[in-house]
Amino acid sequence: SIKVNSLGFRPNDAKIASVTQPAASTFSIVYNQTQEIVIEGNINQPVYQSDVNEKVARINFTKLKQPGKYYIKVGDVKSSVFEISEDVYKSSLYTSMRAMYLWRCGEAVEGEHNGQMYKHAACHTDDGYIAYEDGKEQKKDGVGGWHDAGDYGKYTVNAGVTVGALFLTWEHFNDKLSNLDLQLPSDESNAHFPDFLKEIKYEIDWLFKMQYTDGSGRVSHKLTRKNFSGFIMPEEDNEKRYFTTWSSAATADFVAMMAMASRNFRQYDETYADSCLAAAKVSYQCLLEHPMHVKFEQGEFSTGGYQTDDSDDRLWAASEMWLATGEKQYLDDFEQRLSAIENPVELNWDWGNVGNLGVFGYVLHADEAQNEELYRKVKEAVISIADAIVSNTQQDVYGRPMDKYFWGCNGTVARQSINLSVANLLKPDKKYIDATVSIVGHLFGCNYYGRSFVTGLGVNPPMFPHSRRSAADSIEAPWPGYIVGGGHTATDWVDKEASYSHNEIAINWQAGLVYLLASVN
Ligand code: 9MR
Ligand code: ZN
Repeated sequence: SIKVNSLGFRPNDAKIASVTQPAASTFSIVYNQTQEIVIEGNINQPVYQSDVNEKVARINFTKLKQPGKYYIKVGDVKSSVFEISEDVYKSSLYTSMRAMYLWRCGEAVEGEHNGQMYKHAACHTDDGYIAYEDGKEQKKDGVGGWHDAGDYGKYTVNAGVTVGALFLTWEHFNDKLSNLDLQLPSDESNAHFPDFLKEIKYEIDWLFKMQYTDGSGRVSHKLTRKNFSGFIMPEEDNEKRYFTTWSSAATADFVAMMAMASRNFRQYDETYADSCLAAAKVSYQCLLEHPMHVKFEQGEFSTGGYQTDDSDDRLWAASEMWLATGEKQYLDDFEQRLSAIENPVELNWDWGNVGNLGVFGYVLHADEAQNEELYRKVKEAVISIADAIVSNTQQDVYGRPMDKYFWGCNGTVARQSINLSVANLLKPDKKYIDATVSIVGHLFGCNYYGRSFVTGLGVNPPMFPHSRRSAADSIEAPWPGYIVGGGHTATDWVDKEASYSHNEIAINWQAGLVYLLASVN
């Protein structure tokens, strides 16, 4: 069969598709409207790739630039129809960022896709409670934010990599995003914010509530039920939810997010930006007072752990504090931490290793105050990791940027577009854009399954994500625009609701997708 990026290509993009076990030695590209053949070419010798146990040939039709709809034909086999146009990634960017809005907790949401209206009533308006050892409970406001994933919990650490990637999306591509209309409910208090930032602010408003109110700067690790709910709508999930104790990783991520918020929101709301920075400073002080890693207490909770070593989180916090204030103490903190790390840039990263976020901020803001040698070393590392990603996309028979598989690796695949863009900003080269398009292609059909990994978008998309809203509502198609986690090997992904480790949706993976699609728009 023929596997191709079902979202299509912009005219000047590299255009590569994959043919498994080709039945002929030539291919043609057919203009769908007239059935006219516009390109014919030879298929290269197929290459055997062991992880998929297949012989696959890649065909390159980059020279096709004329806008229109086409399909590829090899012998009698046809690919799905794809489009060439400057705008091919536009609606997917909208749908994937609108998906963040549809994840809102604490208020009713609704959004339309393919003629269907997806909606739920206000949920979790009783958030939340603090349980004390003596059995007493105290109510504390924790309403708002996004649900984490297919479950309805809210976790500070996972908010970290999500908000970090979304702010980077804004910082790198705001020229393309400032007019993005997410069809948000009207909200007078934020009327002057662009929609993209309004949506991030919804999470930041909630994050303030995760900070302890005693002035200590500690930040609760999560706010969830004690166990996961069944497949019910969020407004039916009425069991009590509790704040857990703090963790140093959550506190460091909070510092970084609040510092980013203060910087990016300042031009729209000075007072709010000041309160973000003030909150960040209090929690940064807490980190100084607690130099050792502090884990949260999972206790009776069986909801997500997101337990993670905090050194990468502290690195990111220092970097963002420096960017937000320009103060040397933060730069020193960052550079000291950085110089202690042998490989400062990660190829495959997610909520458990956010050091890249700190590194990217640092390296994109060249400044005299930085240590020249360290800066040079880090810049080289950013470029060499990006080059490794490029080379992976060229070697994999389905253009995948990474040769590992794990829980949620589709999110990492999407997030690697950040490594590529940062390298491209430091040392512009078309190969980074080609590799980014290859990632889009892989996630939207050019893969072992020949299917899109994003609900409601692209060819034969997932129909049974592990998503409580999608399972519990009466609409056949799942809530749209969500990337699913993916296989743990090259061939074991299943589109099954029960398989949370293969087919869940999650905010951290989604933010990678938003960055990816913004970068090609
Ligand atoms: O994304 C997380 C993955 O990296 C972990 O291996 C896995 C097991 O701890 O948890 C994943 O996160 C889940 C979280 O714990 C709870 N909400 C759903 C998340 C996505 O599956
Ligand atoms: Zn909710």
